[in-house]
Formats: sequence, C-alpha cells, structure tokens
Amino acid sequence: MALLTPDDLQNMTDALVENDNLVRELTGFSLDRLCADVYKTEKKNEKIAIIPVTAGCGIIGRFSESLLFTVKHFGMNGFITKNTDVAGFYEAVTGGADIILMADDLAFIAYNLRNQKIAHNQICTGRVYAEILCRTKISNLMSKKEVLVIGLGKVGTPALETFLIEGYSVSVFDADSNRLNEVVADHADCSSGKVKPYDPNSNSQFDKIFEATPAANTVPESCLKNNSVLSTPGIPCGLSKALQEKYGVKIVQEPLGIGTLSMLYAVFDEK
Ligand code: NAD
Ligand code: 2YG
Ligand code: MG
Repeated sequence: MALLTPDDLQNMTDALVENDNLVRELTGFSLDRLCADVYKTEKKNEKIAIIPVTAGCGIIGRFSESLLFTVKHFGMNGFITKNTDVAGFYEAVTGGADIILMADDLAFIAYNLRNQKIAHNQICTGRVYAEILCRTKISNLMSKKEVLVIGLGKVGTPALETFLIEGYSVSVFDADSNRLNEVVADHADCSSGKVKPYDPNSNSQFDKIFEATPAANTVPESCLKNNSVLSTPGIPCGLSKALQEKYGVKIVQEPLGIGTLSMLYAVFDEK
C-alpha cells in the first residue's frame, strides 16, 4: 500500500472544506448527510479517540491532526491520545472513548467500543466516493446510469460493487490485465448491472468517472466529456490540470477526511 506523506496532507483542511461544498453542489447533500443516508446511521455525541501508531514506517506527520480536524469539522468530539500504540489504546478506553481511529501500514480502522462495529478505510473510501458519483445530478437529460472505474484494487473494488448495487453499467480498467480479466470474469453473470472492460483506445466517453490508483495521468482524454465529474481518492490525481481545465471537469478528491468520515458513519448506531 502506498503510504501517505506529510506533504499529501499539507492542504488537507482546505481540501476537505472545498470538497464538502463541491459535494453539496453536485448532489444536494453535505458529506455528513450523504454518509448518514448511505449507512442509515447517525452520530450521537460519541467521543472519538485517535491513537498515533509507531509500528512499521511509524508516525506520519499531520495524520492524527488531519483526523482530528475531520472529526471537529463535522461537529464531533475527539482527541488525540498522548501515548501511542497499546498505551494509547489504554488511555483512549480509560478516557471514555466510544470510537477508536488508528492506522498502521496495512490497515486504517474505526472501531466502535459500544456496538463492536468495525470499518476499514479502503472499503469505506471506495464506497463513499462511489456514492458521491451515484448521487451526482448530471444536467444532460440523455445521461444514463453509466460509469468508468479506473483502478480495481482495494478501494476500486468496493466502489465497483457500490455502482452495481445502484444499478450502473460499469466500464472497468486496470493496468494489471490479470486483475482486469479477473474482475470481468467474476461479474460475467451479474444480474444487477453490467461490467465490461474499458478500452482506452475506444471512443467511449463518460459523464461520471471513478479513479483509485497510485499513478498520475491514468484518466485518458478520450474518455472525457465537457463537464465530466471525476470522483477520485487516488493519490496523486489521475487527471492532469490541463485536461481538467480543457473539459471543465469537476473533481472530488481529498487525501484522508472523506474516507474517514465514511468510516465513522459505518460504525455509528443505526438511526
Ligand atoms: P491498490 O494497490 O489495492 O489498487 C490500485 C490498483 O490500481 C491496482 O489494481 C493497480 O493495478 C492499479 N493501477 C496502478 N497503476 C495504474 C494505472 N496507471 N492505470 C490503471 N490502473 C492502475 O491500492 P488501493 O488501496 O486501492 O488505493 C488506491 C489509491 O487510493 C492509492 O493512491 C491510495 O493511496 C489511495 N487512497 C486514498 C484514500 C483517500 O482517502 N483519498 C484512501 C485510501 C486509499
Ligand atoms: O499513526 C500514524 O501516524 C501512522 N501509523 C499512520 C499510518 C497510515 C498508513 N496508511 C496510509 O498511508 C494510507 N494509504 C491509508 C490512509 C487512508 C487515506 N489515504
Ligand atoms: Mg478520503
């Protein structure tokens, strides 16, 4: 897994606020209302403990602080433990935490100590960025439920499943042809939607595009329409600035907070 760097998180606070506004413009929902609608849960003044973890590559500068900003931006109550790792866990539980947020190099989880619900960042990130696109209103009246998904890894796969549940026809692409073939074969007799491989040399264009890869320039010009919407957790952004401007593409992208909010709503109690 590609790890975040402090530089990735440098403008995270502005990006989260801007993306919250953009999501409202695209869908009519603020990010927290959208997550409440997706998971059918609600926040109830839970106390959220953020535990810095030193295992593996260790503490990432701005990581815990960005989680705390996210928690507070959406009106929740949180704190970063003074201790790290197991001592931090003890401090969180004895300090009255209801929910734990913590990450090592392999997994970033939210765990609700009251109801035992657990959420994984990659799954919740794929889901929320897909749900944003599903709820995005396209002005073109001819627009169908079609989406292009680029990157079929641990984030892209739950996004694909979300689009299928929502009744989308999904064109899929991955630079790893084995992974691409595997995904297409897995969905060969899918009844709730259709999955077909995307050929970058084709002339297929999309109003809605989802991208989750660790590479740049993954979104080819040929797939763009004027005013396409790109929902992408991928770092760095898969669409060049030049193509974004040429086609007026609206981009939902932020390095940590949107996925974290999705994890929290995944573990809140049901409405
Ligand atoms: P992953 O390694 O599981 O999957 C990435 C997939 O992209 C792989 O299947 C790989 O073959 C494919 N790929 C790589 N280069 C490609 C290219 N040039 N064109 C097409 N496909 C290509 O990774 P993941 O866990 O799914 O994460 C994907 C990205 O999302 C990473 O950049 C990760 O850092 C980021 N991420 C962001 C957030 C967030 O909140 N913004 C959260 C989690 C992950
Ligand atoms: O506590 C810390 O500061 C570190 N142990 C956090 C480690 C997180 C490692 N994971 C990643 O960098 C990500 N790929 C997952 C984070 C999701 C948002 N992109
Ligand atoms: Mg995110």
